[in-house]
Amino acid sequence: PTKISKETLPMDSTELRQSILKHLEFSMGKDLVHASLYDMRMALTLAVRDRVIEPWFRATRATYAAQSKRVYYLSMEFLIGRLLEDAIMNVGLTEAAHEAVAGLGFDFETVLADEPDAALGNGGLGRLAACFLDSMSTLGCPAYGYGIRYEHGLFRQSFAQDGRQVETAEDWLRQAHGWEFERPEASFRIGFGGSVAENGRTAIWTPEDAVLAKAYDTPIVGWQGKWANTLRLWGAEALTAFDLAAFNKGDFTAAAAPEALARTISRVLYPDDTTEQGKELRLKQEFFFTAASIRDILRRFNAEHSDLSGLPSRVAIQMNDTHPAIAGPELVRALVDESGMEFDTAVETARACLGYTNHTLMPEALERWPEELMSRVLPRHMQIIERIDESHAKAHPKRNVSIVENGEVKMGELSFIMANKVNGVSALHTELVKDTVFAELNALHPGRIVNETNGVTPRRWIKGANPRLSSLITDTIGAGWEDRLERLVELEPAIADKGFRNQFAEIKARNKRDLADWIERDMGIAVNPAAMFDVQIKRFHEYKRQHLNILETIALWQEIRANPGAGWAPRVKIFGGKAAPGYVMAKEIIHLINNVARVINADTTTRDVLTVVYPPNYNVTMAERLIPASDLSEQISTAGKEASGTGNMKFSLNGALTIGTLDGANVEIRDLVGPENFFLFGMTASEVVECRKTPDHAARAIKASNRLGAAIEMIEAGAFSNGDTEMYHGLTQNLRGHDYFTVCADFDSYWDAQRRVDAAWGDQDNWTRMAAINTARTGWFSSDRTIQGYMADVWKITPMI
Ligand code: 26V
Repeated sequence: PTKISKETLPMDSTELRQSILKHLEFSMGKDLVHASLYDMRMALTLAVRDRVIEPWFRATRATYAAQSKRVYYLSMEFLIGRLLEDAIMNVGLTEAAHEAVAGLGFDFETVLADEPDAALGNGGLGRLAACFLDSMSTLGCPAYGYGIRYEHGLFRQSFAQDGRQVETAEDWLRQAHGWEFERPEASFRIGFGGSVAENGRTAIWTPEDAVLAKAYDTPIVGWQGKWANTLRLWGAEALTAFDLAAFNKGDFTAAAAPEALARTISRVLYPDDTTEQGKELRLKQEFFFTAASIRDILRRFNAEHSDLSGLPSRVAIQMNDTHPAIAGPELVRALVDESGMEFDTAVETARACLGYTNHTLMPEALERWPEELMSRVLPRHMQIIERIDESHAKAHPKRNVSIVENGEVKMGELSFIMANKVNGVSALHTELVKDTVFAELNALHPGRIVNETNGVTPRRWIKGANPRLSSLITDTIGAGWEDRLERLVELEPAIADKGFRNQFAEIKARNKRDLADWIERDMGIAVNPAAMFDVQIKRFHEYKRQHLNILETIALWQEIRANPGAGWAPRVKIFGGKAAPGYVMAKEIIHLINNVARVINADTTTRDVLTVVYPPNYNVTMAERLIPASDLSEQISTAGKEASGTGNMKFSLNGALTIGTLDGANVEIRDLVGPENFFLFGMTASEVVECRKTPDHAARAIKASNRLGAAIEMIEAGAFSNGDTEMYHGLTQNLRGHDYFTVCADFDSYWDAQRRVDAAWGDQDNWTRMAAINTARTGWFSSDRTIQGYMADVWKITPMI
């Protein structure tokens, strides 16, 4: 334990102050009197970064000396958010930094808030990768994260057009990125297209185009600075930066063209996590970062070892969904074409290195690439894929599973066949993976599919986001729970104590007042901090059913108006989240929520008991603000559709109760907190499947529910669209007709559960008791536990600390 004692604190803060001043002068070229907020933030960043270097080098040297196996976590997305506060916390400098910065005349919180979010991801998959980086460093698991250094992260969202989502480019790299180290020496040439000359067993691929992949490293320090790993992101550049001949002829645009073209590969994060876009650029992005990573991995291995057959004992490559699925064929290509390994041996060797995590069962999100495109962009890889397919078919002649089918390459099947372990991300999801998408492959390869239920880092999501709750935890069970989160169960005896419950309630109340102040400042909406804060924050998807929530809101509003004196539990409904720019239905739902908010918030007769707020541009930083101030967590997806969810875990840990379906990790949350501390509703996954067999399930549900019918009719009558009866036609018609996500069939059950929530809210002390039980019993959802699972079951790596 390296808890800073009060005596050593001033020393450290003086030292840090000196270091900040040094960086202000020599790195930023500024005098303190002229330093801007940006200068101060950068100087602090660099001073803290200096402290991370020592554990970083130490970890690298220790791994090298022990010739340890390393994990390579390949992910198209890393949704990190801000880094500074987290790093300060991990190296134990929170008090010192606060003091040093204040002493230099700046407000610490303002300096932290100046850092842009690193939004290199869309949602759950990218945020999970970020939590994993934190846990791998905390556990001393030698690891590299590999991804793309997007110039533009996830788009910024505003509601500038009458409540419709408007997207603008995000620009986090406009300012210097204080954490990264550019590594020009770690550059690889990545080719595309061209031709293949077969040469006996091997082949020579001559690409037509090529770009340079250049490494940028960010150190990721773990809890208490004991270990640090590297996040290596690849940026694309042209091989020849500039066409001087064109420039000299006066054609300045043409002169810059090669550079512009090459850079498009790492220019922007695909903002779509709903549908596989048949986009050549995306395939190139995937190959670009995967091939650069594989080459880097082999270079590191070859520098230490001479026999490639030993690769699997030193290298574990994890494919975060199918986006890096080309890792299999690329590794085989390198082993066969560049090192002369026998094809079958190469496939075996590659498989022994590779793991694949599946994050979704949604058919439209399972990647498939046209064979024509794959052959054109990656001709040698297409040959290898076909050979893998043939030898798999030969080995299992009775079965009918193939990678290439109907002119498409199925990346899920490719990943499965090339991985030694395939995992789902929650208990339910893993069973569905076994029974549905990969049923045949599971029968051929029993034991290959394993479950690794997701988790979240308690450093960012409790310690950093909820300092008040963290202090109470430490006061109650002592220090050291941050990396032993299962210790939260020690809180349980204290919950019987009224004094503890009052403190717990007071912390929630203060977090809520802070949030209410922010909502007032940011959006000009006054909300009652004593009301229940009912929060749904996540990407917008029909399966996540934000429209179920807003329909219930409309019905509730009507009921309150009809029955004003019924003693309603006051609620603030809070929404947050972005929709993929091309996802019309999701954007219609966003628009509807904003319009419902406008109308309901203007109703002075219900003002005291119902408010709807939807702050734009939800991101990691906003989540850190909202979750600690939440009373009720909305986890209301159609059962069988949410692979896991990780927001659900953050809410429970921070003492919010869940209203939710039996979907994803909700199932495991409910098992842990107990059914009496969880508001369950809705059909199970198999009941949903049954329900869909009745073609008019939605119409029947509407007929059976006056409230639901009235809510839909209000929308259709133009109550939220200034009388325009056509505006939400697409949405309401879908609900009345197909309603694939069974919003209507689950509505009454949801309504009833919400009324149980109201009743429970009436007994505030008991609510607090249930909330505290949620915190005490969900320590299992630490991503440290998840990573320990991967290390034991998938990677076969033992921790270094
Ligand atoms: C698909 C695509 C398709 C092409 C365009 C870009 C893109 C980006 C992402 C995806 C797949 C997204 C899948 C995903 O985020 N799944 C979520 O993973 C979380 C972590 O395991 C899990 O908690 C959520 O339930 C699951 O929806």
